[in-house]
Amino acid sequence: MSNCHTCDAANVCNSAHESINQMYQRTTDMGLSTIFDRHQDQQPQCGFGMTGVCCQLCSHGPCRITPKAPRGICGATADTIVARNLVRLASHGAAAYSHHLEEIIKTIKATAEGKTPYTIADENKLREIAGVVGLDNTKEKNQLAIELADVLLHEMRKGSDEMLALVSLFAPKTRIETWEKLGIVPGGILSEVRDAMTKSMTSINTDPVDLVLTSLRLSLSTGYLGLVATITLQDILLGTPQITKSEADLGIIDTSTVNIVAHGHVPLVATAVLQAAQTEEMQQLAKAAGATGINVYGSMCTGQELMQRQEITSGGFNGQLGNWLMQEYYVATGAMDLVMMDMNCSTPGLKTAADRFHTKLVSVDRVVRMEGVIDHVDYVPEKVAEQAKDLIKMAVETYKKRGTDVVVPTQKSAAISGFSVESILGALGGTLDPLLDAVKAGAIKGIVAVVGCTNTRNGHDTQGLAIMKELIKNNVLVLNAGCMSSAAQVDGLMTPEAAELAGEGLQGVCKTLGIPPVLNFGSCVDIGRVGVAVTAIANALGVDPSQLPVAVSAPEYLEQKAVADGFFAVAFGLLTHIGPIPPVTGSEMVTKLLTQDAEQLLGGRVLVQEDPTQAAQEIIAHIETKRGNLGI
Ligand code: XCC
Repeated sequence: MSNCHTCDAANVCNSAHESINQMYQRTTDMGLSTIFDRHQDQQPQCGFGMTGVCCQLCSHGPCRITPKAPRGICGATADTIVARNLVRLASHGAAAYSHHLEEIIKTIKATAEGKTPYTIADENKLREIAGVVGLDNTKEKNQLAIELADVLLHEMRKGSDEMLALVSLFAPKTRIETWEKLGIVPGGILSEVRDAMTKSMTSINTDPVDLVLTSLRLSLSTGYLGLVATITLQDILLGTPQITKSEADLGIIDTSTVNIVAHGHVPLVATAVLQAAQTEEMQQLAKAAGATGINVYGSMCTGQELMQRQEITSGGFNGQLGNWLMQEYYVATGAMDLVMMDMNCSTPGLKTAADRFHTKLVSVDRVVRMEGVIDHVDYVPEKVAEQAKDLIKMAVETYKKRGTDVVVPTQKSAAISGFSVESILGALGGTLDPLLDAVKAGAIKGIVAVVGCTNTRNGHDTQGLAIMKELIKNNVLVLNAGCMSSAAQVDGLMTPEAAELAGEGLQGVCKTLGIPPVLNFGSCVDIGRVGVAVTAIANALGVDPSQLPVAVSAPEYLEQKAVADGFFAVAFGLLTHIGPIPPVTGSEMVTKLLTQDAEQLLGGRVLVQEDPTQAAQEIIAHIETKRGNLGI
């Protein structure tokens, strides 16, 4: 148990952020149990689960592997059980990503038919991608958007024996050769999920090697559909990210307005609410209730999606509250009126916090439900303009019930967002050369994507921030996506001034270009944007991604989408640091396969290291080796 660095009391809150430590103190004082307390209540956690050697698939189980009982009742070994549990985790992640993609596809089609409040925001990207997938890209834009959406729907629904066109069109050729040798060139995501779930049923596929290959294959389908296709369509629909300025942390909360939180991953309802909030009709409604206006706040990945496409506007988007561990604490300010929960990462504990205040929780996606939450406004593209108004009306009614016990921390940081291959090219005058020259000259030693979730197990953002700071200090440019983006924003790392924390070389580049040393690539689905950037760099240098001085770190990974992301990064040929220790250590064979043998097979491997400074040093050593091999 550590002492809180804000109040100095011994407590179980281990957040890196002062605002959260303050709010934790407040929830403790009011006797409200929150996530750090529940983490403590769960200690000690089960060692069998931690190491992946508990099997609960059939009614013989649970079987747990011990020296006395080295096999499950069916005869399964620790290797089989660990590998099978892993495929099931990756399948969950893949399925959730496919839901996101399908929602976007449906929305593009409805938009092209003129039935939604959205427009085709990036026609150039639409024409470019349509051309690459073989469509006649001179057609009328709405017709073309429908055809592109249909192509991607077809890709999603392909059999697992049909190679994804997206892989053959967008993946580096050297990667495809590697994947072909291993038999992991994927087909459609729905078929791949079906195959993975079928294989991981009791006694269908008990070969740990084949099960790990299945996870890799599934994750490649996830990468090209759930990530790359999703961000591509989102850019076409909502606009490709451009450099924007905004703010993050709980200090952005304005107590004079009706406050709505956009929380989740699929930014469709949030975008419609933002549009509706700016209408005179809705503003008047808020003012009639005594508020000065309406503010929409970003939370987690939906917030990142909003942030990378717009600046703070009065009566509109008011910045990013933070990542998923912050949800109970912004509710505990007493100032949030409505939380719109789209898919995923709305924790059941949020309801307990909301019930202590006036906050209304509303699920806005047909797959999202929470015990005790009775308000559902399930997203329908054709109805979302009306749904957005309904949500604002609900928020205004809830605002009227807001109590006087409101405490808002003062901390907030400026944050620059909106980095993507396109916006970087724009900033660099249409070529990646200035960036690549800085890498070749050694001013930038390498690039590391510090991505994914945050976790109570190894600190709320403490590990992630420690790794980021150690990397930039050593002249490694950091890219963020997912909850790690919020970590960096709240900590002020996404400002040009943060260049002061970087080594001399990186500092010089940041100052010349006016960029932070930590670049925000967006939400977790934007890990696909990192993949696109790595592909662009590899192509520009004429090498395979595995040869680049590039790595990935998910220092506080949490859930199943992150498992699929991790496999995608390894399959992409990248060193992939993972923390906390994933549930694989119960199998020496699977552990060795992922942390050692994978390098020979794929060029990438998993690095497990819980000490953040040590992890950063091992990543830097890897980067140095890659630089040496390239002769730079
Ligand atoms: Fe959830 Fe994206 Fe993970 Fe954060 S990063 S804990 S998924 S919100 Ni994707």
